[in-house]
Amino acid sequence: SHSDHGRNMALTLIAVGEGKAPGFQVKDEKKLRRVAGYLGVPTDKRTTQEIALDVGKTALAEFGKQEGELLYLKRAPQKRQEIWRKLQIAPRGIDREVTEAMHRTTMGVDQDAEHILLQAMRVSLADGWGGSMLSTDISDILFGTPTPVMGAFNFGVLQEDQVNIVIHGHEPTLAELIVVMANDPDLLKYAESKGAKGINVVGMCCSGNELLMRHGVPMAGNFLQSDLIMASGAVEAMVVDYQCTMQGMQAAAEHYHTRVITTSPKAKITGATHIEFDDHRGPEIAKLIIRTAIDTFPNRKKVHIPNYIEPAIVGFSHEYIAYMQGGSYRESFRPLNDAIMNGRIRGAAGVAGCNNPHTMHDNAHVNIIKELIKNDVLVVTTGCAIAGGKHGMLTPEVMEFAGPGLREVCQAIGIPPVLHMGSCVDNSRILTVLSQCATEGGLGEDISDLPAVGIAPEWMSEKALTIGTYLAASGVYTIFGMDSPVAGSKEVTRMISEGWEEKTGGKLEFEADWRKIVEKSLAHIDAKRKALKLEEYNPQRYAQSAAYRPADYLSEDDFRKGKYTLSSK
Ligand code: NFS
Repeated sequence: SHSDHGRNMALTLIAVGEGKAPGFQVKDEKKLRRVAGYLGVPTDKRTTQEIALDVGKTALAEFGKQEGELLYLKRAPQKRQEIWRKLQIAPRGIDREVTEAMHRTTMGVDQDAEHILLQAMRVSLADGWGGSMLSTDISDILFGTPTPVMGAFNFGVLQEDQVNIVIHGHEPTLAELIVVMANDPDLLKYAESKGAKGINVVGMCCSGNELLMRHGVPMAGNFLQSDLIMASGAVEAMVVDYQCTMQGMQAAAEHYHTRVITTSPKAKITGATHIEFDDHRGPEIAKLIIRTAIDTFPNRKKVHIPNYIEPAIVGFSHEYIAYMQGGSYRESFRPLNDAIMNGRIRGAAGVAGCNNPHTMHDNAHVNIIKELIKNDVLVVTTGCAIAGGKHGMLTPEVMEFAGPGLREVCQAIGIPPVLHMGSCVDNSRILTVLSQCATEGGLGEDISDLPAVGIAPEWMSEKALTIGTYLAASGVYTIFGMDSPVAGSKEVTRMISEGWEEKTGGKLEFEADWRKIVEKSLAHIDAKRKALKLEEYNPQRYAQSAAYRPADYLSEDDFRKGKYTLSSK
């Protein structure tokens, strides 16, 4: 799914290169040139458009490639690449690996669990280091590489007197155009003629993350809130492309005045309005969608917007993380590696993944993040794990509740202890950060040497499993909450844990209790520190930091109870 999304991004870039995508352009030329370098596309004496066309075509060719290796594998540490080659799991082409997996799992084909699981790793690597990484890169080229921006979370971002359009799904293309067109004077006038004071675009799930991190467009919520938000009676249009759209969405919308608008040629919902996106006619389609939302505004009945809103600092791309550690003159990962080596930062954790209706919404996400930062673990989040954002955890103020060493580093650099890195395809940014930490020096030579973990506490989607698998195949200890889909087999459970650890240095485990997830994460981080012969983690060493200033507005106890920031509009 993420790779197929990446394919669409490549097609849009090709259309831009051909001059056939009105409304779109190359926004980040520096990134275009860097990506051209990764893909072997010549840049000398060539126009932006020529390079864009070739980058798009080369990216697209990665999907249909039959032989060799994906070009982006070279972005992994050397040692990691060798492990993949030795295991024969270096992906050849993105589509080829998916097709082969479908073949091998057909009746009567591959009948050795360990062997099938190797192909599972190969497919997932194609997804992480191929489709997702290409998707992230092309999104940055077309819409800009994110840098920190102020955003806001939760239902309070809806506006009572405006036309509210919720952008839900995954692709940033149409979403970007809707944001631009919402400022069109004719459409604003049209909205006024229907009694609205403006047009308010808000995000949800991963499309929301894309808009949030590039423009600070407010984020109404994550996966489990996508039906609930319509009950506010204030959502004129729920615009969805594909993935993570609740199957009862249209049925729920029929109780309110909301129009569900599907936009992808790949996904329709019975009863919903289908306005298909085509990047050759982008602005026209974006306008039609906004018009449809405006026409719905007069049908409003009872409106109740829950009065919750939280500010957040978001948009930490891997480029910005390098930049913030030395500016453009000497950007690097040295300060971060040093902080981990001397124990100010104990380790790092990526908290990612979905919400799941089988568990209390956001509870595990929020508690795990709180406990990790308290224990000096730097946290990065993506996807619906931005749950922490709704609880005020993506603000620098939260550093007051971080452990003393982590707090010192955050104060020195001026960052929150929880860094928002974007949507789920942007887990590829985490792969890049891990590679850069591993090759910077001082923390071993490979991703599996790093004191780091990946966690998806409330996962539900197949996509999350793929992410967990490519993290494990890349050498990361990955812990999923909820239930294990392979719990029925002790042997397979062992294979993806100890078995994969022997092969790749990473492993995938399932643990339903969030407290145990924290315990296992810290134990793993400490074990990796020991293996690297780093100083033993000692929070007392940094507790005397002169910069430390206790929170004067909240007690730590309140923070632990989760009371600490929910504020009203
Ligand atoms: Ni990721 Fe995005 Fe959310 Fe889960 Fe779904 S929105 S791609 S799959 S539910 S984090």
